[in-house]
This record gives sequence, structure tokens and C-alpha cells, in this order.
Amino acid sequence: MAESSRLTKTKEQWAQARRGGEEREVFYEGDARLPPGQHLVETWPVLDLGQKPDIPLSEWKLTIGGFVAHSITWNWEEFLAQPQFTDVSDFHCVTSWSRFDNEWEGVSFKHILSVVKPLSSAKFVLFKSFDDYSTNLPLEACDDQDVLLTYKWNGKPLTKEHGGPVRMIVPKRYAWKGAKWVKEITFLDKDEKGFWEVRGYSNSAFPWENDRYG
Ligand SMILES: Nc1nc2c(c(=O)[nH]1)N[C@H]1C(S)=C(S)[C@@H](COP(=O)(O)O)O[C@H]1N2
Ligand SMILES: [Mo]
Repeated sequence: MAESSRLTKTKEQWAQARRGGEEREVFYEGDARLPPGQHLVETWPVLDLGQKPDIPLSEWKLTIGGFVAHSITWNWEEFLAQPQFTDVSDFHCVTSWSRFDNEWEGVSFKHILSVVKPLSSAKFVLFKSFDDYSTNLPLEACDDQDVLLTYKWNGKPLTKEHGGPVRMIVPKRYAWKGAKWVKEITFLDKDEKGFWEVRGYSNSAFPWENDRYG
């Protein structure tokens, strides 16, 4: 698609999104808010490995350990008892769609760090999910104001298809770095690649650098 027609399409979508709604606070000139190669969607596509694990809240558990001073396992009540955090961010999938203004509610990663206290040797984090998915990040990517474990999207409980009960959100990286149905978070001294990272996707995954493949 020609650059000009792509831009027109994007602007049409913005216009549709604004119609009848509140005026957005910021005016987006051109593609200022869309990373290279991305297009805007108003829906929220579902991407997974072909299974959507069903985890009853009574059986849900999250374990956080590895190179930390205090490993923990939280059940659902213990997870909800943590300080609550809300953040609005854009979501960029490597398959080229982006979704703006997602309101996430849950527990901030900053809080997780304050609870488990990673050792100074901890430099990487590996996320494992109930569907055998995994993904990896440097600790410094997780230690950011907009990173969280979320269980609510736009005021509603996160649905199973989008990773409920709880998933990770890492807005500054492509969305595959955010593990849905997360069950285990392990702090490591060495990097260990996840599901897509061993299959040719970028280890760093920066949307603004068009950093898709490794
Ligand atoms: N557990 C798990 N997490 C996952 C995936 C997956 O298959 N399993 N897919 C990833 C990919 S490739 C993307 S783009 C996003 C998609 O999230 P969504 O389905 O809520 O849009 O989840 C990521 N997290
Ligand atoms: Mo993806």
C-alpha cells in the first residue's frame, strides 16, 4: 500500500474512533504515535499458540523466584491484596497492528521488585505461562513505570482469550514480550530465550526500531 493511502486509512480510523466520543487530548500528527510498519486497529485481535488455558481463580498461582532474596507464590487473594496500579498504554503486535489507549489495572512490576528483591547478579527475567509459552526480557526492561501484571483491561476483568486471569504488559516492547496466562517469573543471571526468541524473533523487540527479527 502506498504510504499516502496508508496514512489516509489511519486517519479515517482515527476519525471513526473519535466520532461521537470525547475529543482526544493529544493531536497526532501523521504517524507520530504509530511505530514504523504498524497500522492502527480499533478491535483487539487474539494471538496464541492454539490453546487458551482455562485457569479457575481457585487454582491460580503465580510463583516468582530465581535470583531473588525472597521468592513468593501468590494465590488469587494474595495477588489482589497487593497495591493496585493503573496505567494507559499502546499495544504493538509484531504482526503489524497497534491498539492505542489500553487501560491496564493490576500490580506494577516496580512493586514486584520491591517484594522479591532481585540479587545484584539478577540481570534477566524469564516468564513462563500455563500454555507452555515463554518469553524473556532484560531486568532493566521490566523495571519501568509502565510495566505490570494485569487482570483488568478498560475496567473489565481480562478475558481468557487475552490471557486472563493475569498477563504481563510491557508497552515499550512488541506484545509477544507480554506473557498471557503467566504462572512463573524467574530472575536469572544469564539470558534464556523464550518461545518466539528461539524461533527467529528479535531478542530485544523494540517497536520504534522496527526490531522484529533476530
Ligand atoms: N502465554 C502466551 N502469551 C502470549 C502469546 C501466547 O501465544 N501465549 N502470544 C504473544 C503474542 S505473539 C502476542 S502479539 C500477544 C497477543 O495478545 P492478545 O492475544 O491479547 O492480543 O500475546 C503474547 N503473549
Ligand atoms: Mo505477536
